[in-house]
Amino acid sequence: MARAYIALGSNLQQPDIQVTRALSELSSLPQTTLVKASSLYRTAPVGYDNQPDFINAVAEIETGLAPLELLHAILALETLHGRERPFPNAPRVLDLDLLFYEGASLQTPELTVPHPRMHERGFVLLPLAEIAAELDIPGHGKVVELAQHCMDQGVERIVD
Ligand code: PH2
Ligand code: MG
Ligand code: MG
Repeated sequence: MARAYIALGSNLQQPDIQVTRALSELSSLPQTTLVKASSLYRTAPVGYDNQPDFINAVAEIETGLAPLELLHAILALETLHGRERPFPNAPRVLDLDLLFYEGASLQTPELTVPHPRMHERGFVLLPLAEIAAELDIPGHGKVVELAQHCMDQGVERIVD
């Protein structure tokens, strides 16, 4: 079994419901258990500004799936939610990104892990710091320290 972290994001069709549903679907993947889930966060869009705010969260899972098997499984969940890809960084009903997979450093056309931009994105690091503060991103440092540089990115924890 390997520990892995997945980023969840949505900014279409009741994003909070999309993300909450996806968290429970992750726990239903084969050979997979959901270990921890962060709170939901309301976040300003990065990369393409003219779109609604996002709901983001991060999940920790334990899985017997190999990295590419896990990637294919989460892409299938995106499809289940009706994900379309009209252009890069377009608004989306559900985005599931494999951030980190224990012991794996992969660069293939399909998948790069650790995720190449996770160390600079508040919408990933602030939820991740809630559940894995001490995690080390090779070449970049501890999540809790990286997150401290992202306080000005418009990321707000939703308290319920
Ligand atoms: N995802 C992106 C690009 N920009 N911005 C926010 N706030 N949240 C996201 O999940 C997000 C983004 C690419 O997948
Ligand atoms: Mg993404
Ligand atoms: Mg994605």
